Amino acid sequence: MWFGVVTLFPEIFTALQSGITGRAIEEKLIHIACFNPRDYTQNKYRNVDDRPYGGGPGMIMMTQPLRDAIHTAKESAPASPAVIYLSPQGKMFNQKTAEEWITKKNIVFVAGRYEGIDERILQTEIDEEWSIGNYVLSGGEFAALVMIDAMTRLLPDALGHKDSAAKDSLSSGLLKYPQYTRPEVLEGLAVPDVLLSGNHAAIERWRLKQSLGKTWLKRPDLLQEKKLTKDELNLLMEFVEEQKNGKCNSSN
Ligand code: 4G4
Repeated sequence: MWFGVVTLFPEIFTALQSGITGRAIEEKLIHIACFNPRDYTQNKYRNVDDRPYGGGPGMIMMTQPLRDAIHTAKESAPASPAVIYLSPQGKMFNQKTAEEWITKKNIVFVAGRYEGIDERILQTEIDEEWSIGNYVLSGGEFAALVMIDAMTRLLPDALGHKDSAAKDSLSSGLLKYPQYTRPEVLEGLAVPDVLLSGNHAAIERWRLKQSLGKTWLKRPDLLQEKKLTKDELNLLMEFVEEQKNGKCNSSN
């Protein structure tokens, strides 16, 4: 995938050079190109902000350097990109959005600073407005980072091991089952017996039951959206029963 980012702070995107996204860059699964409006200024002082018509506090991103940076980003894309503005007023980005967008191949993210951008740039340059949550950030950069990270780990070959994106929390619409590593007993708490049994079918069923149960306990809203099979409903009912019996049976 090719990501163009229009930003006054391209340094922020060096954060993607670590971990899974870093490896994805090295292996050319993703490419990130930043376009800084500051580099497109034509005024003596290289200003990138401007005063709002009508007055009031705060500044707006200056139109000319911003437009030129967006145009260059679009022209630099290998094929016509989707242009996305990060804003608290946008549609809510989620795991499903990430799954859909990895089919897009080319995306330009426009990260706003100050009080945002001129309405006419929204109308003429931006295809869609998206948000990562109901909170205000100093700029769109961290929202773009979040989206790029969420998409990258879904790309085939991005994770070292097959299957693990599919086993992630939320990709199934359920929360991840509880996970354990050494030691076998920690502060008197033992790893559930089934995980030491070597019975892979039993382990899979236990994990599915735990995923269903944890989702029911912590994120019941997710279960509303998901239609459960008869088998899954039975596992969830078993979990609920065990829960009532008072969290006592570690082999379940
Ligand atoms: C548009 C208007 C995204 C964009 C004003 C961007 C939160 C999100 C911005 C601003 C953002 C989000 C500078 C207030 C940039 N904040 N929730 N800030 N501000 O995805």
